[in-house]
Amino acid sequence: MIYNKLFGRVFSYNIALICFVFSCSTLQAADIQLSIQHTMPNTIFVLQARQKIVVDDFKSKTSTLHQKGKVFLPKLLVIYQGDTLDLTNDDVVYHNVFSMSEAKRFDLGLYPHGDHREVRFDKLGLVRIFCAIHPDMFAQVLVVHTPWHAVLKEGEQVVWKDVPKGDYDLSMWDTKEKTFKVLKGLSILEKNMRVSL
Ligand SMILES: [Cu+2]
Repeated sequence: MIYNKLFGRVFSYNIALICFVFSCSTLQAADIQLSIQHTMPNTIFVLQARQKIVVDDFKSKTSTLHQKGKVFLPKLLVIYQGDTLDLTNDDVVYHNVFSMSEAKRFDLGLYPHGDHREVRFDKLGLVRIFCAIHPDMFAQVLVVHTPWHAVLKEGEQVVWKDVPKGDYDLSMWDTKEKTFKVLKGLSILEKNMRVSL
């Protein structure tokens, strides 16, 4: 009788453990929602894996950097290494977009309204972009080594989809120090995870 009770308890523990291990081992990827509740200006956030992960499925993307009203829109961008930027002139005046940054040097020359140029970013780092005609025009592009990134401010959110299981650091870009500051570690154990800052 005692043996049966003991056996039953051990058996049920084993079942629970097997279910736990099974559910963990079958979780391959998760969706992570990051929402910003603190008062903060546009800030770059990244989710960086602590271990090597395979992200071959992520094809390089093209983001657009507009020139409109003699300003760059948006003024702050984050892109994945290998992504392309489409620089579109939406103004009636000519622009001459260029960068002297170590991570990417280019000079697109003069181009008119409706025209655009493409620049691919293969090197990690901060790229400061200007216009040779209009000295007040300025934008910054941060090239990062992770497909899970976003520029967010208070009240905004992002959902990073299909993040492979593993251990990650959620970091923000410190514009003054020009470096990433780790905010918290994340171990992916559930299909849907929510993080509020
Ligand atoms: Cu210009």
